[in-house]
Amino acid sequence: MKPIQRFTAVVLFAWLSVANAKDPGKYNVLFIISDDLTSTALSCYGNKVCKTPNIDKIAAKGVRFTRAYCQGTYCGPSRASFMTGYYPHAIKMLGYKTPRPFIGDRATWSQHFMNAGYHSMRVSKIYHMGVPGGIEDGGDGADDPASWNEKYNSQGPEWRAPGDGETLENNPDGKKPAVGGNTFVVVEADGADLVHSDGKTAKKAAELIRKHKDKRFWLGVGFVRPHVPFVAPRRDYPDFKPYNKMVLPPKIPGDWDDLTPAGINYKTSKNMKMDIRRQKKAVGGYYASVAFMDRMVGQVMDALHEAGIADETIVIFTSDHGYHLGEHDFWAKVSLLDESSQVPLIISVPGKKPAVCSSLVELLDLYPTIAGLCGLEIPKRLQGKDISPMLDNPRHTVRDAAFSTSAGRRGLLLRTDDWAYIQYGEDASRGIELYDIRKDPKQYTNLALNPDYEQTVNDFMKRMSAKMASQRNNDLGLDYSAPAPKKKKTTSRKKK
Ligand SMILES: [Ca+2]
Repeated sequence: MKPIQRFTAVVLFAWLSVANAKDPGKYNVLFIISDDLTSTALSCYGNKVCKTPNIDKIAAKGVRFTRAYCQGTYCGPSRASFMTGYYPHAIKMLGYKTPRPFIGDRATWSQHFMNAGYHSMRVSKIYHMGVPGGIEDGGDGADDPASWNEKYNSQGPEWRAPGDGETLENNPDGKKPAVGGNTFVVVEADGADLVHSDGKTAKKAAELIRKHKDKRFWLGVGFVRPHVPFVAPRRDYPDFKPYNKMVLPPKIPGDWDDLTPAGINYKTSKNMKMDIRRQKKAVGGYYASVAFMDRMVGQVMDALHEAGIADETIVIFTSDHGYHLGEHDFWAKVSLLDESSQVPLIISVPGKKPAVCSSLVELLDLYPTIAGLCGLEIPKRLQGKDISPMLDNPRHTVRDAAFSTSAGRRGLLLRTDDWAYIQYGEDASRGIELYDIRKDPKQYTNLALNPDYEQTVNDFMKRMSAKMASQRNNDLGLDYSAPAPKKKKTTSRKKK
């Protein structure tokens, strides 16, 4: 071979190898998920106090969904649902374990890509991990090993991070130090980003992007903030201090009077014994955690651009569920009101125009939608819908109601354009709520017991039982009959 021919052959071979390496699908997938993040805390969703320039940048290039709903208003079920492609009740995932025993050898979202030749990776929390406990330990949590070629955990000190910490919840006399567990604690932390789990997650994700830029990959990046404890480097706090300048949602006298006990969230200003000072600090601490997480999102996005593969990568930003920041004097998740059941969702596909889409979508739609966009087969068994037409036409719709479920309250939500219908218990025996979203977008007035709305409630009740039946009508072959009641223990439990 003449030198020029040899050169051409080498170049051609190199080009073919790269082309082959990237053959499995049209795009890489960068799936970034925050934990316990309400869309209302993001500046691209209208927050004027909490600035999230890096997430806003993804939104400016992508399609921002204003009515995306999670399928479970707490970590375990929500994550198991969108990763497997089934509703939580279909895979009996109402807790915090791995969904694998319920799906057999069916491929999860990332595994489906792996089977098509993608390199599948996760950094930190994609399936459920306990926060803060599981992050302090640095373990795998309720992970599904079959979903990944590579996986990394990001251990962090969480509430033990050195700095100024205060426990806000159940600490009226201020005597408790910063504590662990699922507790409202704010820590203004000393030191740099890399002290924390999310700092390590961003660094590892950037490293993986650089390392695997020449092949097709599915990379899940799970940030744990703003999940409690609200821990962030000191540099993320100045915008929110002094805390007393934080504005709380309006307090409506008698707001809980039309709710059954199941409708009153598990964390409230009252049962957490948080006075106004503590409530305002909770908002400021949450925002600082959001600001920190946003900076870490920026580091991952910088790595994607620097690697030169932004134009061949679909970027998704979302959260596992929303969060109350004092609306109705409710805090945290689990509630099925919009603040907790609605999630931020941005999908950015190279070459598509930026848009805002207010069609009802579910996180369950991600698996089929992204598979289709990448040119992979969409498994027929999946319970979500392909929402990709919305990326070209934001007025496109695929459903007239979004579904979500909550924990021990046995809550079920159907959210339509006009109504939010919530029932507690599959027979609705624990309570019903009905909100006229057009007239009452903040969901203050429960119309369920108003005789004028009896027909609407009855219609929704029928729709709900049809919805539950359709979720259980699937290929999984599971037994959905109610479990036999547990036998009463004959011996009394010994006190410790
Ligand atoms: Ca969560």
